[in-house]
Amino acid sequence: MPGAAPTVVHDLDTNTAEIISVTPSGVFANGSSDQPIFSDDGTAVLFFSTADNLHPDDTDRAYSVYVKDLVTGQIILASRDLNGDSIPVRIRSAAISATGRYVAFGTDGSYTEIPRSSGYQIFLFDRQTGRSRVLSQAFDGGRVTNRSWVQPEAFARDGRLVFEGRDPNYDVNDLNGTKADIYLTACGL
Ligand SMILES: [Ca+2]
Repeated sequence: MPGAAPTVVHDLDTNTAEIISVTPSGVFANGSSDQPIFSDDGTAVLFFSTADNLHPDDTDRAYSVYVKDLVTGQIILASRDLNGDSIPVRIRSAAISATGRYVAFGTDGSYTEIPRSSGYQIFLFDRQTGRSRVLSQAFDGGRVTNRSWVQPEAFARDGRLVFEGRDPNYDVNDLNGTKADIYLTACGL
């Protein structure tokens, strides 16, 4: 992922491409933007970026997850914690719901929320509240500490979501240790 690769939408009819990894005022990202995926309804694009100038709340160079609202032109910072603060560690994986309202994402192994603890965590960001909740919840209410991951097509159109987790504490009946298991949850539309 060399350089500051822009995120571009190409129009085959007019043979033009519209850059979308820019702020509403037209400021180009000062870091690489990559891995773009559409919401199923086509109203939003999720992408990763190391830029620190796409949103005033993200001031670090760690990979963050953004949503470009193709209707309003706004860029939404999705990798936020339970308090709505920008998560300052690398985001490893992400998916966007069919309507673009929700973003599920997996953090690197050093951040959950206050207090911090170790482990890859899965968060679910809700654009309507501007906050996230933790999906990587152990059966006893604690946090898991082994790797969890969402694939880009993790959301169904009806709001269900699947992800993988290697932590045996997701389920009290998980006896296969840290072998990855698949989990299903629902967040709505
Ligand atoms: Ca960042």
